[in-house]
Amino acid sequence: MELHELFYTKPPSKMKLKKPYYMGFKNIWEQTALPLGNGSLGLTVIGEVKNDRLVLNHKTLWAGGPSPKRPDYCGGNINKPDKFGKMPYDYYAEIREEFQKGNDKKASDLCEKLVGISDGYGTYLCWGELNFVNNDIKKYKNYTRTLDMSTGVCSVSYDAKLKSGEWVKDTREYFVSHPDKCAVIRFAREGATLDYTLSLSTEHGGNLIYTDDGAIIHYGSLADNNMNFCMSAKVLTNGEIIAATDSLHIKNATEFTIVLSADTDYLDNYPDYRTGETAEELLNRVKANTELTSQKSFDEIQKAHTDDFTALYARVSIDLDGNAVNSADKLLYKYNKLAPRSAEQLLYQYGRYMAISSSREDDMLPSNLQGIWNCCNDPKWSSDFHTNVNLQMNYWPIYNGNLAECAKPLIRYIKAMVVPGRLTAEYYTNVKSGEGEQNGFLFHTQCTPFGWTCPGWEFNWGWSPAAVSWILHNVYEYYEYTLDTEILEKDIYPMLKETAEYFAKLLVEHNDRLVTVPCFSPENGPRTMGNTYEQALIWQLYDNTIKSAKALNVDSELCEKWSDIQSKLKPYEIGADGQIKEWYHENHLGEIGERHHRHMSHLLGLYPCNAMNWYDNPDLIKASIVSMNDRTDKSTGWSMGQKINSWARALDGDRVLSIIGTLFKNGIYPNFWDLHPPFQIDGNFGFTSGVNEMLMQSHCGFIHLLPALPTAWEKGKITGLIARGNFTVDIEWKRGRLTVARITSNMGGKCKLYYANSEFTVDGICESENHFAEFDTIKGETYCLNIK
Ligand code: FUC
Repeated sequence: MELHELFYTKPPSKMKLKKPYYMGFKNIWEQTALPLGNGSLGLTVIGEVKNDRLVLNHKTLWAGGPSPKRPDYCGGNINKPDKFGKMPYDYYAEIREEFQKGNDKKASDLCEKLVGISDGYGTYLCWGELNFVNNDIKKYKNYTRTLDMSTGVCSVSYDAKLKSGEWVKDTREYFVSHPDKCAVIRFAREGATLDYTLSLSTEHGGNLIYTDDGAIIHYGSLADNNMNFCMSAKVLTNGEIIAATDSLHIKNATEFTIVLSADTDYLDNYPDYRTGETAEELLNRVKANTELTSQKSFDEIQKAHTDDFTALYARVSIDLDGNAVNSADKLLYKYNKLAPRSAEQLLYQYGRYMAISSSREDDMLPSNLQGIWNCCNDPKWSSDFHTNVNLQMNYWPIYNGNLAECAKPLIRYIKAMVVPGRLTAEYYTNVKSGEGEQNGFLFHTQCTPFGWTCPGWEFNWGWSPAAVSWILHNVYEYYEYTLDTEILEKDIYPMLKETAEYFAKLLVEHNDRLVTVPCFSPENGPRTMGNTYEQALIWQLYDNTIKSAKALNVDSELCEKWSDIQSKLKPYEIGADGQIKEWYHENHLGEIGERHHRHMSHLLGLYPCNAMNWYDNPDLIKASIVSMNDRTDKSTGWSMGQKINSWARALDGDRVLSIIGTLFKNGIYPNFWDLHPPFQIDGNFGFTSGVNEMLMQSHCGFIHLLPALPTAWEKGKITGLIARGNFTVDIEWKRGRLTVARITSNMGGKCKLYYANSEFTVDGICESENHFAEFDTIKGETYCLNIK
């Protein structure tokens, strides 16, 4: 059956948790918090009975960036000559020269100059916590805490014995509405009245006001960068509200509802990154939203929210024959014994659920390393946008998981990086704007909302120009899945073209191929002239750019030039052990770099790109398998996600399921968040994407049905997946064999299907030959496949 609920029968303080990574609240939060969000505004529900803490986030609340304190802020770039009168691009030229002369050591040492500065990097912040202190409960029983992923509503209920001796039933509901742009929290009691003290705790100062009419207003500006922020909450109740200077006391009420709006004056606009609103204007805007929503009934707000949420969530349903009705922590701890299929179904939908909750079509920023959920002001890696795998992985399950509009914030963000990124291209590679053309833009491993485009402050993790090509692959896929030529023309193609032209200027000849210099395979190995990671991503960039130009029927001469460059990149080589080489001077496995490194940067052509595939070049798949075996099946959070997707592309479902088993054993917290550690959301998204790839693939120009079905997934059903070319795919299988496949054509065009285990017919339209069938489709029509 389909499963949509993560539920718990104990409050977090009574749950058995994994060995703490951090102690205290941060640990409890990481392992138990249940996330809610409307893309920008986030809540995490802990759900304690007596002293509860609800964590509040807003995606744009960031320290760092431009500030009166940092008048010279320039995205971390070194933009002035150093004491030797040299700019980073002078060193870049020297490095290239030294490498070309064969002075690898000197060139490699000089790479230390290709760094940025750290001042102004900043961090994603936690807004604060709403504290709910109960004043009348003595004990409780029948506790449940549930996240209903299908509606985006979290609820808590229990029977409580009051100090007065009577038993009552308490229920709470929490959700964050996208249509009404606010969080809504309702506490209700049957049998007596409620007694709560409510307050906000925050480390950001500002003004915090509680009023007798039930308002909590928090506004001010961040000390680091003067970003204005404002939260306006309104408590609506049938009881009494008494305001103190530091709290609201709610009593003699059988229910109260809090409507909460929050925002900042962040705008994704270089160079100020602010809306220009005064603090008062922001306050009025946020308050007006709370007032407007407060006039609606709870049921009305909730209905608008669930209609909006469900419209996205319900597009895909999955049933792996999971049927256990168990609490989520039990499903996790007894994964093998109890009901592995149930846990897998839930984790799958959780990825989609969190994508909808952390990345909505009108957001300015994409989801970060923790989506939008963060309980502290010093999250690991600043909870930033990491582009040497993490931000990409956040968007892996979006398109085939039928959530294309959730990728719009990513496209918008990358577009906003173009203008500051051109400065980095200029300061570091000396590629200046020519007449009527743009010079190309660069950003590297870590990015922030404030046009942080420099390399990091250490070369070994910081330098990664190919990160641009990689994230542009996610951006390009929006077109591949939707066939939306308007966005392709307006947003996607200009970025691809500029980058293709930029790399055309950077590439140099080395041996018999074109390479970028210097190169570094994410966080592993030496600095070199070219490596598989960079060559493969640049190859993919040209592939995507040429396909886009052809779809738009433009730039045919450039396409010829780009094809020529592409053919000289030659990304993949097979080494002496039959592996895909990560570095071109690698002979045997393990002789260079860290052998079991979590990054598998040389295998991106297998997944998420498409250059290595079983259809066109099975020898490269065999070599990828050698490399993957060498990396082993164990790693941390997101790396497990990469393994799942990559093994699915290698068409080995049983191996994928065994990796999933290891993931459940070591890599998932009781709240089903994926742990790196700490909690990092990319691993969750990687898992969901991996399941999509196990059940349907479309990267080779056809729809491959059940490409990597594990033997243990004997029976199941998935509906609503999207294949490239914009086809909706529904599939069912029994005893490991396809029984039903329905393909709905959303844009018309040719459809090519492949099913390895049997020949088939398509609705009397055509018969498969060698397991392939190709036919013309009409937009809006559904085609059924019959197995012979
Ligand atoms: C990459 C990884 C790290 C971590 C960081 C956020 O650099 O190598 O493991 O996930 O991103």
